[in-house]
Amino acid sequence: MYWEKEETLPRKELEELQLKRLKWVVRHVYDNVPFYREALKQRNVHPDDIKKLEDISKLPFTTKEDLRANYPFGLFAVSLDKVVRIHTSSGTSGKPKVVGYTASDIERWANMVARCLYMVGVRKGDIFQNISNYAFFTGGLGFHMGAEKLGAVTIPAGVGNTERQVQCMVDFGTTVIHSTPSYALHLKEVAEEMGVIDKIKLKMGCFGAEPWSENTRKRLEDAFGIKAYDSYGLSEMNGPGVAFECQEQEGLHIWIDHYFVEVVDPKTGERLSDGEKGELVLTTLTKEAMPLLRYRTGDVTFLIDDECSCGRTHPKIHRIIGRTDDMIIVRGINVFPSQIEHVLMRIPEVGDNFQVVITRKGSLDELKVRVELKDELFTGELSDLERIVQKIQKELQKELNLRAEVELVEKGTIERSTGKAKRVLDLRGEL
Ligand code: DLL
Repeated sequence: MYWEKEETLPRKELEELQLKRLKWVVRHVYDNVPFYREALKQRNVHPDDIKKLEDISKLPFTTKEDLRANYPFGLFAVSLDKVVRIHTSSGTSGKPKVVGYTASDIERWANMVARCLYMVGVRKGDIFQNISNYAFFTGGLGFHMGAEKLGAVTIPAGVGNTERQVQCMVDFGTTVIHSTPSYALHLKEVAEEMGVIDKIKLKMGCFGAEPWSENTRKRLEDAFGIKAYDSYGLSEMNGPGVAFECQEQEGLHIWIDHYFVEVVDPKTGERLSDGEKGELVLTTLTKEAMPLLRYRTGDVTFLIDDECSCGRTHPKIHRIIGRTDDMIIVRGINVFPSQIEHVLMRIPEVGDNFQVVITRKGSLDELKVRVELKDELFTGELSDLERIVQKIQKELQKELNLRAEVELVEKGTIERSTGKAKRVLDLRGEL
């Protein structure tokens, strides 16, 4: 039923385990990472002050800037002869974030990913095509190790050459794929063009590394005849495997035996209650090489802590709503790209690709949404096009409280990406 016994531990036992591990990690960083020793001293906190789980609020936050300031190895808590792997993740600016792993970090990470895959029903004998970048990105090797550990037939497909990916799915009888949701939509498009979508035997897909909406899920599930599961993680917390949907598809179980989870008000840092939307803050409880205290992920979500019928006792997070830094403010109104995706993907005439362009005319922000139309719905009649534009505009206005210009473009116009899609083009600074 379960991959590891920790998945169903009674909550009280989980919390005891968390406290033991929290004490360990605070001691570990205090003894071995000058940055943390200094930060703890500044707040007058000593490892012995951690006596109960609530004491976590005494600890300082860690930010992406702290990672960059300590580039490359300044936050490592072990010497390099104990580090067996390095991954990096590049943000929008500056130096990449570097993360290190000991051999046992790698072992735990592989088990966490295996735990997630097992949860959605991947088993020995499944053919797992890992359509993910295998270089610095954690999605490639992370999923690879997890799938292999579980005993699935693992194909290190990497990214790109979409026709070959599709052919491989057909020829090998792939039953499970992992990719970003935006690339999966592209795979679907190419499989349709090749006329082989019916020859694909997929049972499920694991999609993540970027935000996606419930309506995109529906499109993927319908096109491939699969169940599509949301997979969340970040390099700073090992990579994928931090939180994952179970077969109920009602939120992502977040593994609290390895991560202490808080949701805070992004402005004040105050802890929020279950159900309240805020920034996800994670503390690693088991990482040896690069432990992080109260890491500000920048991801916006809320906690769902009800009993799940799958039997797992770990709480869930709602699918990521957006990032504290991808919120666009247009004419004073907060807009998350995920809201736009949510609206577009439920309109049948709209294709799978879109782009948001923000410009400034004089002192006014302009929001333009470029939308690809579905081929089969493109009649070429001007009045039809006008009707679709108005429909999209109306739906966007309802969701965003904002007027958006809508530009219809032909299928294939918007650039496809093999990894994380870049949906927003903010040109306000450049004009
Ligand atoms: O994206 C790790 C990963 C690989 C996750 C494969 C899932 C599958 P980074 O490149 O460090 O690591 O990017 C992490 O991506 O803070 C989120 O903003 C975003 N992200 C990841 N998963 C999801 C998701 C990997 N399911 C950053 N939904 C995170 C929304 C996601 N956003």
